[in-house]
Amino acid sequence: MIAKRYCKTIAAACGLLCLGTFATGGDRPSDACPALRERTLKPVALVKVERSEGAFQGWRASRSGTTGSAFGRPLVRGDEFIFDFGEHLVGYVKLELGDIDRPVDAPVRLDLSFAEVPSEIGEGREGAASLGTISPSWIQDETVTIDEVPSVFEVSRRFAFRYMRLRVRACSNGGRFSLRGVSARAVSSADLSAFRPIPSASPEDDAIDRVAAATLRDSMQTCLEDGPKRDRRLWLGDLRLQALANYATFRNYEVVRRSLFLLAECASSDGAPATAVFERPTPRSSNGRRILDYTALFPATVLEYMRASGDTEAARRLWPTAKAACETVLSAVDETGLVRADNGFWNFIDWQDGFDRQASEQGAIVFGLDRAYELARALGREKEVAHLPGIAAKMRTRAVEALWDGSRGVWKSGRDGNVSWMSQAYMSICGAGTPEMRRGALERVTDMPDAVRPRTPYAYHYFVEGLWCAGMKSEALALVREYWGGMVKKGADTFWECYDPSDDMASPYRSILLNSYCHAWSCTPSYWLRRAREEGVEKRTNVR
Ligand code: RAM
Repeated sequence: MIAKRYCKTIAAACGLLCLGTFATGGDRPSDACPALRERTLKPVALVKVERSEGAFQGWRASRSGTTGSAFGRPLVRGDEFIFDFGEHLVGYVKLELGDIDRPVDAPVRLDLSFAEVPSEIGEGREGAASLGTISPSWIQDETVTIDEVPSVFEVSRRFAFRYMRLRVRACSNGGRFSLRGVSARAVSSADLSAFRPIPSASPEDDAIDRVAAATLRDSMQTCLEDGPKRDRRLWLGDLRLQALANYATFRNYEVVRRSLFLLAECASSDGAPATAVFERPTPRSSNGRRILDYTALFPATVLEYMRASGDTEAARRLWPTAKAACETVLSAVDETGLVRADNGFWNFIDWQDGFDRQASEQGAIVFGLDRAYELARALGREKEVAHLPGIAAKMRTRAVEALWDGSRGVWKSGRDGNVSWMSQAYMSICGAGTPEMRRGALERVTDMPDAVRPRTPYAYHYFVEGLWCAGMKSEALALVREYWGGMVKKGADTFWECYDPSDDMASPYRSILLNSYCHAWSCTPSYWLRRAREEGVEKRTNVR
């Protein structure tokens, strides 16, 4: 397969760019590149995109005709169609052009705009995007010029979309051309035949599961990408969640293995994994400041991979990187066992504003140290990290001393005692305090109007995980149904990067045009729904 050869080439060049354990010569583990599988999809209808009050972000796409009505008729400057492919896809568009009566005597220039959701067509693209905090070049616009007609032209850039608007920008005055066909070559490393729906699931659960699996499918390429529209790169935090959903659905271990090795091969000089990697043109770490909480997740991600796949050999090779991740995150912890406010890392946790991350980071690090020790034991390397259980225990004790707010019965964070859902979640995940404290804090925080709520499906995943660890599995399942089910009700084909049920216009980048609407870290309902089924959690309860 082409993809295999390509990966070999980029891996060979990686020696110049990557540091750490895998820095020197020879074949790299990331050479083993998953094959991309292809599907051919055709648009199912022509649509118009109009303002609609009740619709997600105020825009609705409604059917305006059959695709056939766009084909075979003479086209002139200004003609335009919006093709609806009926589902989200990632791939390459093919345009079949023909002549009418006489040869076409000038190039055909077309403006193509791709959209995952209707608002990307409806909103004025340039204006809204210029207000954003990241580059408008993420907006999926392309102008193509086709010299030869009749011909079949494949647009070389890969796009993530359901809708494609095609506008004739310029063409011959004399010769007339027509469209004869439009199709897309969709690509993914997921084997769709491996997917099994959840037996006798309710229609609502089944819909959530299918949208989650489509999100994973389309972000599963030659590595695990975060968003196939944006950022089109491998992020450690997204990878852990994709891997969990993948073990429950497509079970493609090769793509997880390669992604883990890409992060390890692009390690920093201290040996800890990169937290984000550009796969192309050659693998390299993409972000200046590493994410503290993502780094802490690396040992857990390796352990989970080893358990799911049985690939102990890869875990052995990744062990030095996992061990280095522990040392790196510990550099953010002071001598008393508390995460330092000014630790120099990017403290991520969520794209929410105005919340303090100290308690969440504390929890993420303790969780990471525990999983690292578990991994070490499974590999017979526990002597190398004999100090970790003691440090984790000290950090848990310190959390109770410094972060427990006894009067309010919740975990607080930072100098001002900030209270957020995420602090409660991570304290539960790391097992600080007593079971009653953890459970009570989770119950109370959802009733506190001032407590900072999560903003992204990534953070909601960890809130669900926090509930699960506290034994509140029915509540966790109810939240999965309510939050992700809310996106399904608003028409999601794939789950979004950012979803605030009370604000459709929420964007971490101050422009909804820059949001990604098929985002890796949103795919975990496929994991939770199956886990709930396995563990017999079926009660339907509501979380506010
Ligand atoms: C954004 C992407 C990505 C995430 C980082 C922290 O750039 O959404 O998924 O991992 O932020």
